[in-house]
Amino acid sequence: MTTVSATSARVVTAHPERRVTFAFLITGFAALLVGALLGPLQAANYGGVDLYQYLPWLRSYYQGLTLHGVLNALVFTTYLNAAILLYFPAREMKVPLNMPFVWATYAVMTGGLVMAGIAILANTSNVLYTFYPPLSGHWGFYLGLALVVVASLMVAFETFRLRVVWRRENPGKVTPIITYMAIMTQAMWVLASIGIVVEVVVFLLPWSLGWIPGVDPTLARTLFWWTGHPIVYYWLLPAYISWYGFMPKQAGGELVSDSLTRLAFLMFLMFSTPVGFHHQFSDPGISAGWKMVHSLLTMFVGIPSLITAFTVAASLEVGGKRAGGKGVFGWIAKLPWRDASFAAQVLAMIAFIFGGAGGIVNASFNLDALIHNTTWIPGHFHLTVGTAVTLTFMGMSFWWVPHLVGRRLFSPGMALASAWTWFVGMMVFGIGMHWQGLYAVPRRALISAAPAGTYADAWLPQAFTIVSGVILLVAVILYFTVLFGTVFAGARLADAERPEIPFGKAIELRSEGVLKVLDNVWGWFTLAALLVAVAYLPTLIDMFLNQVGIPPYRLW
Ligand code: HAS
Ligand code: CU1
Repeated sequence: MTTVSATSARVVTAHPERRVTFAFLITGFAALLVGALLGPLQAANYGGVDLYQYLPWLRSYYQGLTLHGVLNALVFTTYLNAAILLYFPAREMKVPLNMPFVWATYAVMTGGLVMAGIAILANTSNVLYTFYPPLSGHWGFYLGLALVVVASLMVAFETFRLRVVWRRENPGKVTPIITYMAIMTQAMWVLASIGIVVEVVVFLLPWSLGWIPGVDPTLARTLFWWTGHPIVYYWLLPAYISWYGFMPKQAGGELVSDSLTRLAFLMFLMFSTPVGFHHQFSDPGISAGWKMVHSLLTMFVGIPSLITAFTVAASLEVGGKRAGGKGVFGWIAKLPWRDASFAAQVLAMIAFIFGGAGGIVNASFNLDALIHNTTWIPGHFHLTVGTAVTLTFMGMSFWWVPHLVGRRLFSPGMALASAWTWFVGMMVFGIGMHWQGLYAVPRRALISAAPAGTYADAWLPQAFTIVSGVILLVAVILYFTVLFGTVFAGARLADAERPEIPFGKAIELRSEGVLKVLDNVWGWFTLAALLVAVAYLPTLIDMFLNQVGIPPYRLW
């Protein structure tokens, strides 16, 4: 090992884990930068203006939308998850990462990203991030995405391995809390990913290569949503790790309940996956009874987020009260709002209150009929993945990047401004898009191509949407100036000056017995798998037995 010196370059060498973590983080944020720059064009579309025609290197709205969705929702999140779910458990348990394996994982993920990226940029795969057949992309698109999923499972394997090593050295002890959250997230993801692996490997890849003549769209969509719903918790739970694990300390408080935290993650393992039909309420081929079952189970999976709202708010309140805040709301003003990392993440939480409320509307079988396939849905997911998750990762980066690269945060004031503009931009976008949805403006539609006056009565929400695109463009410029400014131009920090990982501690009296029951990860995993089998297999078996093979379609 290199001796630790005051120069950041040598310190990074001394901690190879920081370097690989930074590689995942910065590649993810680079994907976000490209994807997010396309966002304002999408917002302009919902204001009735087609800006895509002025971009020579993108040939259509659908090509741009595919790139936007794949880079932001699928790629950015997967890279950040790798960084979070490897680095923090390794540091918490003080177990070193298997460096050659982790770098190999990075190579597989990045190979997949490059492959899918080329397929999209070459205008061969304008199938959007849900890639529903019979729309067909190039095989390179499916193979690229498959490699990203394989790499995410390699990350899961490494997280599990870390815990195995730790348990060998600490027999009989309860898993430390950050690691517990990471392990539950990964166990959930292993179960969740089965659907998309089968869809891509058994159907879409051979179909795009011409090895099988057709695929059944209903079956493929059902396999897609097996993964497509729980993937939203695969995005959310790493943000929750920061909300539960780091934010109480950042607020000057403490986590109020260790066991409630674990219970919430356990509930995500149990209920994240058997709910995918709530994306298919309007699809044929699934009985109303099973749709109701998934609708009900969706309400169950809302519960751990409600637990989160109270546990995290109470933990922040401890901090606000310690800082002298009085009364029911007085503590809020005493929170460290000037700290960009803290402010970004609390704003992310506030946005999630609205995103989550919209989710409950979507999950209600009969209400969904009103807003399904309208702009309401992108309104919903820009408050959830686009703000609750993304703004949390941005907020984390304000201490984490200085920690990793040994450089001072470039312009904390600009960092704070980027958090607020992102929040305000997304809230305005959320209002505009939810509201347009109530006028039945369709999602994924080139609005500017509709006959003049088609959506005339939605002019006010359209105006909100178009304005939000401008605000968000400012936010993107501010944020990436801070990020790249920190990496390339931030003042160098001595090792002792690097921000520490804000690991907190819980104030509740721990009941080892309860924690040990919660710690039986693979027992709970088996129960969760059984529940998924019950919720999915009757429908899937029926679909397998009654397949209709549809040949590939290309509409561009
Ligand atoms: Fe969703 C569609 C239902 C959560 C993402 N969702 C989508 C799509 C995406 C997405 C990407 O049932 C579109 C897919 C596509 O392209 O077609 N969603 C839900 C429900 C929840 C939910 C019930 N969604 C998410 C999360 C996402 C996400 C999280 C990404 C990360 N969603 C649906 C349904 C559809 C859907 C239907 C299909 C609709 C259709 O017709 O196509 C729940 O998990 C939400 C629970 C959340 C809460 C909020 C808790 C609040 C918290 C913050 C507390 C604040 C604090 C701050 C502590 C109950 C935890 C205090 C601070 C102070 C200063 C005081
Ligand atoms: Cu969902």
